[in-house]
Amino acid sequence: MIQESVTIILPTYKEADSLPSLIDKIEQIKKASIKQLKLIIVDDDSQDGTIDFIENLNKPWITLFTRTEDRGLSSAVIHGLDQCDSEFCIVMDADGSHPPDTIPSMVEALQNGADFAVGSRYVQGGSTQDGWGILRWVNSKIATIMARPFTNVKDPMSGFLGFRLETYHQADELNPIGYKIGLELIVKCGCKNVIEVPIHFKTRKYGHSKLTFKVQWEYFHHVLRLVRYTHPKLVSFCSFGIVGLSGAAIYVLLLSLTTQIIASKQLAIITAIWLTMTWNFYWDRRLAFWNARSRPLFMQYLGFVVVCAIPVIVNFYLTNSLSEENAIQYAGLIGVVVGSAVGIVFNFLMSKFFVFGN
Ligand SMILES: Nc1nc2c(ncn2[C@@H]2O[C@H](COP(=O)(O)OP(=O)(O)OP(=O)(O)O)[C@@H](O)[C@H]2O)c(=O)[nH]1
Ligand SMILES: [Mg+2]
Repeated sequence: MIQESVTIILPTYKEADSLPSLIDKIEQIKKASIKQLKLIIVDDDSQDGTIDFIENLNKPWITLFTRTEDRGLSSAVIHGLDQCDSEFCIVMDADGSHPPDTIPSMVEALQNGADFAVGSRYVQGGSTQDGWGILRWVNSKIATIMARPFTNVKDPMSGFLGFRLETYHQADELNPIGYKIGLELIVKCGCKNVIEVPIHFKTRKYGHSKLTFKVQWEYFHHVLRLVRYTHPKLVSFCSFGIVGLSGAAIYVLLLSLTTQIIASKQLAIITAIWLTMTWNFYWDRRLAFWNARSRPLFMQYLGFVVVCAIPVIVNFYLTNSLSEENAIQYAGLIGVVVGSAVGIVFNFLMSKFFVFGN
């Protein structure tokens, strides 16, 4: 018998049909192995009978929160965790995919020193019910590979999680926009010792999946945000480099246009340079210096133009002189590449500290 208190957080959206048998199974665990077991259900106003069902059960160890303002799986989990006062927290899906009888093993793993426990389909002894289409499988694999830079966990997409409440309280600025909160918690709570407990993942019997394309797109964004969190300098510099490369391509394209529209070659080059600089400013501000919002936009733009002076002069000089004998695009390519190479580190540092004040 586990002596410590455990709270299960159950995010639900239109899961009324799955709840009765799940709550039965959880109650058996409460009787057999975890006396101090509580259940927090966070429902996003499903309007499918969930409220009536829970109220009629009238079980003091079950609390239902019905949210009407927010929606979303991760924020529902965080809402539940914020109400939790037990030593251990378990998060699981309400659709019957996750076997509740694994919960005692997860808690024991935490008692034995693990920081975090994951109910896992992909470790020895774990499995997935047949009937997953190829698309679903590919999807899950891609999502898992994307999580690889952050954790070696074999099933980082699992929604079946266990951890101490104090571990949750160590979390640094959680961003509950993502769909799968597990990866976010492992990274932001600084969990090193993650144990995977094998589970058999069942296909849901009732209701339908909320794993839409939008949700997967959000996951992609979530992973990008996490890389920014774990490697901010590297991401900033790499993004700056990639924006620089895109700027070179844009510049060559623009030169073909401006030299056809504008009679003066010098003016055509200056126009192309100015438009390219604006392109780089826009994307650097979004991708390389995402936090830099302390100075007014116009001042940032002016600062960026000043900082670009050296590469711009080199670029202008080379494009102008080389185009005497070569095609303008070819001259432009050399100009922009040499100009950027001369200025990349200087520009990056000046942009970082003076322009965007990051
Ligand atoms: N409160 C709340 N719960 C949600 C929301 N979206 C999903 N859930 C719940 O989160 C859990 C996981 O969602 P699922 O739709 O089962 O996602 P999945 O497990 O990746 O997909 P399937 O295996 O196809 O079911 C379920 O218990 C859902 O009811 C939401 O917006 N708000
Ligand atoms: Mg599910």
